[in-house]
Amino acid sequence: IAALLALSAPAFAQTPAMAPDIPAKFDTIIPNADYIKREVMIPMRDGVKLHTVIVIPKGAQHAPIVLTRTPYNASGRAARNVSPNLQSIVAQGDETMMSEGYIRVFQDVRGKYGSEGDYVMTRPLIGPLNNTRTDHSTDAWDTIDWLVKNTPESNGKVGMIGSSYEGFTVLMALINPHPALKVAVPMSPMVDGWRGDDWFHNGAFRTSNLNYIAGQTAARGSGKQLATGVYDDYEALLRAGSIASYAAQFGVDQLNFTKKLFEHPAYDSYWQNQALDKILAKRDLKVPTMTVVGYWDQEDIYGAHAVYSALEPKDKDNNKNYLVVGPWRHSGVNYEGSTLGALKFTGDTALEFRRDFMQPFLDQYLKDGAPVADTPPVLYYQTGINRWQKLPQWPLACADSCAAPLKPIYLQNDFKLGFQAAQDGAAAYDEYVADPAKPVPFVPRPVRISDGNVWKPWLVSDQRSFSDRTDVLTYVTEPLKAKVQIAGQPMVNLYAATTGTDADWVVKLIDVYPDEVPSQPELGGYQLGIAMDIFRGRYRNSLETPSPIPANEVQRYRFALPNANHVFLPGHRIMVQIQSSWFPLYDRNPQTYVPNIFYAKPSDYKKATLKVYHNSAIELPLVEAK
Ligand code: PG9
Repeated sequence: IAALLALSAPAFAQTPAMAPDIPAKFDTIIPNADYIKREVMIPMRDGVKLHTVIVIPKGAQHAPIVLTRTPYNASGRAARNVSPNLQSIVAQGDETMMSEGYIRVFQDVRGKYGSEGDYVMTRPLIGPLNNTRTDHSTDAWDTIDWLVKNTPESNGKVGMIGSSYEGFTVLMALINPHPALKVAVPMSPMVDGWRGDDWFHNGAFRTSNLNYIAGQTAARGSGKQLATGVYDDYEALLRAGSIASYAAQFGVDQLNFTKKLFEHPAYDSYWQNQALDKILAKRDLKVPTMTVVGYWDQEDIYGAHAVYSALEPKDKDNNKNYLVVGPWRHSGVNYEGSTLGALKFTGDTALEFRRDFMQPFLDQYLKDGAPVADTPPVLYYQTGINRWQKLPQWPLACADSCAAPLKPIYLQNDFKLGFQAAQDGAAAYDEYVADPAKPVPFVPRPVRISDGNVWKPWLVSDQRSFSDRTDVLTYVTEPLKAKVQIAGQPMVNLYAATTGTDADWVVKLIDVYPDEVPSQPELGGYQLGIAMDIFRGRYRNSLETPSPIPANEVQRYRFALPNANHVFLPGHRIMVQIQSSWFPLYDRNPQTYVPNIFYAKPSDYKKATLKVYHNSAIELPLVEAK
C-alpha cells in the first residue's frame, strides 16, 4: 500500500482550498477484510423496501444464513469495531456462529433507520388490530424468500435469532414460517406487554417506558432521552404526580404509542389480541425453536416461559420445543456470563450455552450434513448451587399436571415463615401504612434507571435495604437444616385488607445468606431476590375489568411469581417481603380507586393501612432435593 500511495502521490497541489471537504458519499477502504458486507433494500409484498445488511465470510459457499430483524439499527449491529476481521465487527454473541462460517444478516424493521414504511411499535399481526397487508410475519417471509434467492454463497437454509424486541420478531416469523426457515432462537422475547414483559406487570406500569418510547418513536433513527434535569429518577417521577403529568412535561404524551398505553391500562382485547403465547398456541409448531431467557431478566422475564408452555402441547414428538434459562440479566446470554452483580458463577455461563448448546443446535438444522445435536428439552441453570441442569420438561412442580404439587409456606406470628399454617391464620394479621408520598424504592436512592450498572443487575441487588422499612412486611424462616429446592412458578395467595379502595401488592421471595460467607464476605446476610413481582389489586377479580377494592374487607389476591429453579442451602433462610409500592420501577397506585391511574389527580394519592392475614402463603414449587 505504501508503494501504491507513493506511486500515485500528485506532483503538485491541485485541490482548491475551498473545495468542500465532506463528499456526498464516501466509505474508507478496509484493506484485506476477511468478509464482504452488502447493504441491500429488500422489497416486501406491498412495495416497501427494508434496509438489510448482509455479512458474508470471504470465500463462503453453501453457508447457512442467520437473520435478525431489529428496531435498533441494523448497520450498527455489524459494526462492533471498525476492522478487517469478521470476528471483530460482529457482536460478542455472534462470534461462535461466525467461526462456523455462517452468513449473518441484520434488517431494520419497517419504519426504522434505513427501512421504508411506517413504524408501529411491536406491530400487531394482520387481523383485528392491523388492517394492512403486512406484519412481521409477512416481512420475515418476504425477506427470507429474497435472501435464499439472492445470496449465491448460501445453502438456502435460514435461522432466526434475536433478543427482546428482536426475540419478538423471531416469534412473529413462526406464525407462518417460510419453508427455508429451519430453526429459531428467540431470546428474552417480548411476548405479553401487559402480563409481565416490558410495558406492565399485572397492570402496574413500568415508568422507564416513557424514555424508551421517546428514544424509539420520536424519530425514525434514534430519539432523545427525556431531559428531566433531576439526577434521581425517584425524585423526578414523584414530583410530577401522575404518569400522564410526567409524560406531558416532555411532550411525550403526544406520541401515539404513549396514547395507546394510556388508553389501555387494563388487559383488554388490545393486549389479549397481541399476546404471542396465545397466538402461537393456535398454530402448528413447524420450526424447531429454542426459547432462551435470563433467570434475572429485568425486562422480559415473562415471555419465554409463556411461549415454551404454549408450544409444549404441540411438540408431540418432543423434538421442536426447547427452553433454556441461564443466570443472566436481560439479553445477558449474548455477553460475558460469569458474574451478575455480586453473584459469581462457575464460569462464563453465556459462552458455555452459546458454544456447547446453541451452536450445535443451529448447526443441526442449518449446516449441510451436521450431526444431530444433543439438546436437552430444557436446559436450566440451578441457582443457589450453580450448575446447569438438563431436564425433560418444565416445571417440575405446579398446581396440577406436574409430578409434584405446590406447597404453601405461610406467614406466621412474630414475622416467621414456615410450612405450618397458623391455627388462627384467618384472624391474625400484620399491618403497615403505605404512603404514596414515600413509596418504597426498588433500588437504593438515588435511582438511575438509565445507568446500566444500576439497571442491568438490579434484580440480584441486596433486598436488605428495604426489609426493615415500616411499610415493608418481612417474614423469615429459621436457618435451614436441609436444602430446600424449588423448580417452577411460586404462586402468591394473599388474604389482605386495606383502608383504601385500590392497592398494589409487591411480593418478593428471597434467599437470605448466612451471616458470614467466608469465601465471599460481602454476601454475609445478603438478601437475594429469587422470584419477585407486583400485582395491581383492582385486577384481583378480572384482569380485563378492574373493580374498586371494598375498604376494610379481606380480599384474596392470587398471582404467579416468575419461574425459579433454586436451591436454598442449609444455613440459609427463606424470606418473604410484602409491600405496596416499587418505585419508580412501577407507577404509584394512588390507593383511591380511579378509572384510569395514568390520570390520577394529586388528591387521589392517599395513605392507607394494609393488613395481611396469616392464612396468606406463597405456594412453592417444592421438589425433592437430590
Ligand atoms: N425490552 C426491550 C423491549 C422489547 C420490546 C418492546 C419494548 C422494549 C428490548 O430490549 O428490546
